[in-house]
Amino acid sequence: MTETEVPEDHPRYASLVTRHRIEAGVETGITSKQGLIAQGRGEAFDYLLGERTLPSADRAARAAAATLLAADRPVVSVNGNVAALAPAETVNLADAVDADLEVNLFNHTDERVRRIADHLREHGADEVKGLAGDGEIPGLEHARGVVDADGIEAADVVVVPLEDGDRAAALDAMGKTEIVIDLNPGSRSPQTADVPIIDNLIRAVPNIAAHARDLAGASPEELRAVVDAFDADEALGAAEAAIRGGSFATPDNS
Ligand code: PTJ
Repeated sequence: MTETEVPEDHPRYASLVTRHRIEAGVETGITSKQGLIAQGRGEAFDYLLGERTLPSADRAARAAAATLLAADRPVVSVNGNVAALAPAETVNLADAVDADLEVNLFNHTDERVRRIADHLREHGADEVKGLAGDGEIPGLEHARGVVDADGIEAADVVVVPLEDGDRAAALDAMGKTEIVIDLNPGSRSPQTADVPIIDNLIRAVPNIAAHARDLAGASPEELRAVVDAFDADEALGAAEAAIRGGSFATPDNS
């Protein structure tokens, strides 16, 4: 069954389409095989969250949008899972907040960076960074620390969906404001983030863009008020409580 053949009335439609996208990403050399494992881990948390955006995650998405709109040099970091799951939505988010897109991989190969950049361009991106590799995140071994000097290295705000904990900590040590999207509130990366969004990136990325378009006319003071009203610890705690108190009967259990 391909993505287009998944019946829309199937109770697990969204989950099946997501799996097809990740599978296709591996087949076309965009997603790493480890990306399949990461997806499975994410699905388990999403299942316990009821496959919905919590009110706390929605507030986080709005704070993320305000943070990005107020930034001088925002960058959206893209890895193999993000590129496979939400390429058009990621390009749309970068457009909504006037951010650069940069391919930044945990399992770095130049070939995969190129393929992901091409994939993003096919989904509407003009410029995609990550190919120069002339900058670094200090404190990481070479391949994992490679970034563009005029991209992530120079950024003030970075969106890092599915970041690994070491890199999230290293970006934090560089003084970056980090917006992390991750379904596991216990992961080190959301715990390091200024704005942790505990949600499926498939829902979170378009949600941040929608909030950004809504906040587009806001003054710097109004943006600051949205950011200041957000409490990262409260968002992490609400997600953990939802997961621990989640029902195995929801969503559809098939
Ligand atoms: O493309 P690369 O080489 O950069 O590799 C990317 C992966 C994701 C394979 C790499 O960064 C990795 O191994 O990540 P981890 O350490 O397995 O962490 C993945 C985290 O993302 C876990 O906490 C999952 O719960 C979470 N996750 C998985 N799928 C989603 C997700 N969070 C939000 N939305 C998802 N769809």
